[in-house]
Amino acid sequence: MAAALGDDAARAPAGKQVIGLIFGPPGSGKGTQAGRIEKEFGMSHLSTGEILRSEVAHGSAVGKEAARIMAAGDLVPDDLIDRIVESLLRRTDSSSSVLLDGFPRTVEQAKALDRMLADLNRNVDFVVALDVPEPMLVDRLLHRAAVEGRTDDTREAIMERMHEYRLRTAAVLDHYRRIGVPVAEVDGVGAVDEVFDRVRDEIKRVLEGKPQARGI
Ligand code: B4P
Repeated sequence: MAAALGDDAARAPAGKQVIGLIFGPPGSGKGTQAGRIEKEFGMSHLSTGEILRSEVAHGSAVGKEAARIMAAGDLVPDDLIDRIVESLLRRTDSSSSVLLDGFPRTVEQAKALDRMLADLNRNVDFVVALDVPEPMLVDRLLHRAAVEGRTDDTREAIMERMHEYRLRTAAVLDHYRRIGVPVAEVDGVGAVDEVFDRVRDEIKRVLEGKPQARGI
């Protein structure tokens, strides 16, 4: 994980490293695009889904609490996830740009993140929101189930995750729009590289301070 934006990438304002969010419904490609953003812009990638899966795999107390909730397609409690993210952000070098993936997933988490970042003299600089129609999301996740066998990729858990997204997560975008954070909505349909071209253009636009094609 590089500490600063790469030479070929757009740069953050002088002396300031950025905090970005990759946002979208389950299966929209957050993790997939985050890997590419991490490389292109030299950001530290922090995925709450990956952290939780690692806790489950290690059988930790957090993992034991999260395993059943995740397998059912529900969201783990805000206070648990907030504590994990806060401790990781505190350990992150303030000169690092950070890409949060899968967090925040509720307005309460978004407000907790605002408080954590204010304590660290930082703030969310941009949100990239991937837009993919629900039937395609379900197909992608069922395909992943066949390939990877993730416990939360059963049809029942997928439908519950979609429900939770509509009920609790979608409103997070309005929170950021309300407080004036640039929100770029990106069409997440197409080959992974095509989607990344759109994502990269939007992030560069934000970092260069130009108006966005969609969003804001
Ligand atoms: P996540 O790990 O965030 O799971 P996700 O939403 O399915 O991931 P993502 O959208 O990143 O999908 P991916 O790129 O892999 O969370 C899992 C669970 O953890 C949650 O349900 C919840 O229980 C818990 N959790 C995590 N964070 C939490 C929080 N903050 N609060 C509470 N609970 C939390 O892509 C999906 C599939 O599509 C892959 O197979 C990929 O190969 C494919 N794909 C990607 N891009 C594609 C493209 N362009 N075309 C075709 N296929 C594509």
